[in-house]
Amino acid sequence: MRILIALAAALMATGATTAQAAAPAALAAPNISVANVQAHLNQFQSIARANGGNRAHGRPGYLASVNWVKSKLDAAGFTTRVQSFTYGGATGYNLIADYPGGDANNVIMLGGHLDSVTAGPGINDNGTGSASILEVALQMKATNFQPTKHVRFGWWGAEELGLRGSTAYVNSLSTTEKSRIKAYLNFDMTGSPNPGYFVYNGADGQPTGSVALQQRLQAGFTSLGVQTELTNVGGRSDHAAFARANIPTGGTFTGAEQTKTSAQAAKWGGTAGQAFDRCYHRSCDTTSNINATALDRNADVIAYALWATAS
Ligand code: DPN
Ligand code: ZN
Repeated sequence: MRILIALAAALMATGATTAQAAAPAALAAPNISVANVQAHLNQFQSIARANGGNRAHGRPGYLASVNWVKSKLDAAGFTTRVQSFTYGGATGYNLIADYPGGDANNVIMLGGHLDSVTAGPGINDNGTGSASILEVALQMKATNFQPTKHVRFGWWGAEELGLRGSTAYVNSLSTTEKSRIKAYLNFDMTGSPNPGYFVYNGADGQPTGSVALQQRLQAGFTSLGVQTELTNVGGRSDHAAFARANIPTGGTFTGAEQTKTSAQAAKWGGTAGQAFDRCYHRSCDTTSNINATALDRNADVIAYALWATAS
């Protein structure tokens, strides 16, 4: 008995040592539970159902979404702040959450838009990015991650009306505050039902796309055995507000209204000749409009990239 315990202890010690020695810092990132991310999506769906079917700017489902995400972060010890702005005669809100600690002069930000269009509940666009960064934030606390850099999250309002919230946030920062943000990673639509695996092209002519961030996100997918393509997202999501302020940006995307080609279907599975998201901006963008594998892989890549960038 004693020998067995000693042997087991020795094996465990050897295994642990080997694993620690072999694993680069980034691989210490937790495996994000897709069930937890899906539970957050169910909350967004319930919030929309209770508020006229959407979570759009200026509608009650939007502020309810902000308050719900904020309550989860507050309970996990984040420092949260709701920033108001006005657009189209309605008050909009950004939720900003800071993880305690890290070098305040080296800030890594992750964000996504929390608003939907008025047509539907916006579960893929962009419950997915919002829920995934929320779960990654909660896992920072759960795993007692102590990054060298300071980590901040943003959930943006009124993206669907022209990147209004993210632009208001960036415009509210002083030159010094902007210069402290060393990277902004954006997650908008990460669970499309007929998914592609796209990484924002760091060299697409945006002022500050970052090839380094692009390559880090690609490395995350490679570690999962998933092939990626680069995409030129241009000004279509909130990273653009940061890029305009010369902050290095990156992100992932599983596709919207565009059609999957047969080459893409051969590579990723799914249906050629069909949109990545047939419910894009429609009432059918519900919890049924999600590919759980794509959602899971993207959430894991978000954690991988955060751990690699902020460690
Ligand atoms: N941000 C979404 C929109 O403009 O409706 C969709 C989108 C996300 C498009 C990422 C391109 C890239
Ligand atoms: Zn959209």
